Amino acid sequence: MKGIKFVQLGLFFLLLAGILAACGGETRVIHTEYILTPAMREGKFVFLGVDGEINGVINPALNAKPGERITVMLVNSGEGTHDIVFILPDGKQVQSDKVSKKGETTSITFTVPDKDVTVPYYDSTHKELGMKGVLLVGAANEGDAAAASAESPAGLYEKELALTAIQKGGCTACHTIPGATGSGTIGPDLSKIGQVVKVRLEGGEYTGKAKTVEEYLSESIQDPEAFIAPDCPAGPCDKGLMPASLAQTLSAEELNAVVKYLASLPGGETAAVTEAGMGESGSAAPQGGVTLTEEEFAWARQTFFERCAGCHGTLRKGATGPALTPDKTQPKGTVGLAAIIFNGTTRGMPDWGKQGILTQEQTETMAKFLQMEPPAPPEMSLQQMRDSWQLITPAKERPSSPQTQRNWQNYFVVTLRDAGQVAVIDGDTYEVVSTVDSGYAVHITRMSASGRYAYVIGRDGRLAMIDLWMEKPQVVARVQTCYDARSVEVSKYEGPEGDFRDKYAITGCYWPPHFVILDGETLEPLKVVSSRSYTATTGEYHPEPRVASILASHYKPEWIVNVKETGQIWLVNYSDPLNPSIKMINAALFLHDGGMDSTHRYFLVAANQSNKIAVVDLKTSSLAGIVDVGAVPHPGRGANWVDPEFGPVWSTPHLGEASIMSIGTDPEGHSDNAWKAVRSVELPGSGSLFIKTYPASQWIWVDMTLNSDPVLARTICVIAKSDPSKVHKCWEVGTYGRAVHFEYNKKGTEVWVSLWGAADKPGETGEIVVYDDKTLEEKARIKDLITPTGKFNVYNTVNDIY
Ligand code: DHE
Repeated sequence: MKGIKFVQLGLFFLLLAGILAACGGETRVIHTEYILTPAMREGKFVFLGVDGEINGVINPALNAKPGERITVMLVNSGEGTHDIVFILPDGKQVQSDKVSKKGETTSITFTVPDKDVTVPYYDSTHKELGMKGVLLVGAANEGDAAAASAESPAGLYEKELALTAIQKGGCTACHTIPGATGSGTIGPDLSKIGQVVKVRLEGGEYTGKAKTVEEYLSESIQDPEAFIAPDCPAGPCDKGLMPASLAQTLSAEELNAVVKYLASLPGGETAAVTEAGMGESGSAAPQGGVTLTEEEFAWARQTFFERCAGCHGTLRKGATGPALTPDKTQPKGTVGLAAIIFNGTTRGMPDWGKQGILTQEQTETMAKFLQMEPPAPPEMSLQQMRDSWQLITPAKERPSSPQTQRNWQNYFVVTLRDAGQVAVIDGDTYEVVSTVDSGYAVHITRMSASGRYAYVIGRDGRLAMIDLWMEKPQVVARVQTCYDARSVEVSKYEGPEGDFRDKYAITGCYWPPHFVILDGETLEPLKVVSSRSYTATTGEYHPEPRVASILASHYKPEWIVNVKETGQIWLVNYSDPLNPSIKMINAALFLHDGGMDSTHRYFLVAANQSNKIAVVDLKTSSLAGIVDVGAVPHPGRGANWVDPEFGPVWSTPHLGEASIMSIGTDPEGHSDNAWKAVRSVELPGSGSLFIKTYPASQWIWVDMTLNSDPVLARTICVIAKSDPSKVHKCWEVGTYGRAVHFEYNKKGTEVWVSLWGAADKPGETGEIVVYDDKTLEEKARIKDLITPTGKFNVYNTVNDIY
């Protein structure tokens, strides 16, 4: 693993250089990352593209813009020792380290030439065997790429290789071998040869040197006279019948694959490639028929639910992440899928292997699980929710005025993600006032309209209600409204239609797909409404449209409920909560997170995989616009500020590209810009989750939490509102972990940033770094918190200030 560390260190410095360049005004941004893995095609080694548009493509033509920096990662699939070399036009070589172990990765980052040119790449030891392709820079001739690909044969994994080698060796002229065309009757039928040999080795009739099934088969090919098989169709086989020349006809890899395949019979043929799937399309072959033990399946199911379902959906129909149904996953195959799971992607897929969260074996188990039909989890009834409900301190036993002398409206409720807790931190003194158990992997907190109660939702759908007026804030009620949730909100309306402050709460669930209205003082579940319905675009039925963000309108007694997979924004009127009326607004697919404009009249929500922002006018209860933005917008609640050129805007960063996009939000004063993308600011990297500002602040803060480079992942940047054409300054928040999410204090003078560490690494579990918003100087560190992520200031959350 020494090589890997070296490569990562190299990458570190290259990226650091990239950041420094960006911060100094020169922007050399890594835009493109390719993943390649070695594979076999008709006995030849090739590079196989993994993920994105090169997925499954043999020796893919890579593309880059002139002068762009690209990263190419090579993941060893376990077939020998490999590297990758690029030959630049000036004759210079860019060469990666070598990888030899299965799953080992290496990557190189370099600046491509500043002109249209074709750059060849190859594996330094397997070039002649077929591992070569081209990088097309700018408008370089694509014919070169086609020619390069044409040289390479169709690609195969191990079983495909075995079947092709069997064909090449002409084995079926004499034998019957499952999966291979032809059915000879001169030699033994090899349909169950693995099992037959096992019995033969145990039975004592065998006289050769082999100890294992594979050794026996290898010997029978390379030295057929060592033991004469007794089971030719007409009796014992004749001496000299089996040609000894096969070992010369096939390469070592082919022989090895044939032996392994034969040893797997019977049974192994079910995982073999179908004839239809072989070779022609040039994409990786289907891996249907993969199997897992019950234990592996249970592990994969649970791990998928905990780590993957949030982005890909419980039924794997895709949303923030792509669909992972077998029709999509089987063509990628176990190696391709495992490589993506291990290494992540530039579009925001975490690198579970590189982070040390999943081992290589576990990524393969998960890769196999993904090729199977997704199992559906159970439903949950209102009665089941009621059964889980605990009213710990009834309302009349709670304080009637704040018991604490602290400035409780400046409390921050901080998610301690992996501890399943939240910390209530005094924003004036930075003291942890209380640490409270909540749900598993707490996701967000919202405050009641008075600010007195904090409602904390975990991914497991458990909701905890904390009374912030107590001397030491404590949980006063709990309930579970689903198995998988992300959102909670409260009723905030006060006006001609009534005073609904602190009256109701609502939870939004991923599974089962529904929302639940609860009593705001007790958490008693009152009403459950399914979100299963038909898509806003093509009117197709969706079995799992998850409830993503929910916001309370200040204009009407309404919640804005964003239904992700159907792309509908539901305005749910809660004035009669047992019989809520719902106005369904068709927007765009994959609605996720969002917030209000500075006037609170408009709500802007990211339709993340559609690369759009939908805007709803909460006064007229209608769609105000749909705006095209960059790849996978992820605003959190967004940031409202006044652009010197375009007037009031709301901004979002992106997971999938290195930029912030601003949208005009002032149809009255700046009608030309309203609901249009007016400005894009380049960032040093993609993978942003959150952005934040405060009305009086001169800065806009942004993170790059999910960037695959660890340095960028812990780097934050600020943009000056007075000069928003570029990033003003970027810096690392710490030496470990990921920087994530911002929150201002009540006065708007400080910004709190989380450094999200690892729960099992003492000293690096995580902390909050407090910055002076005026000077950008660090003011304090609140240390030794367990994986802090979101932070919610009472005053700012109640008043939707961002
Ligand atoms: Fe979140 C908000 C869903 C991953 C931290 N996240 C939200 C919201 C949704 C959501 C729907 C909006 C809630 C609202 O406003 O009502 N988040 C999801 C996912 O589906 C996703 C992508 C994958 C998953 O499996 O959950 C996901 N989220 C994450 C993380 O990995 C983060 C960084 C840490 C964690 O908790 O796991 C994370 N999400 C947050 C935070 C907010 C949030 C801090 C609230 C931001 C705000 O300022 O309001």
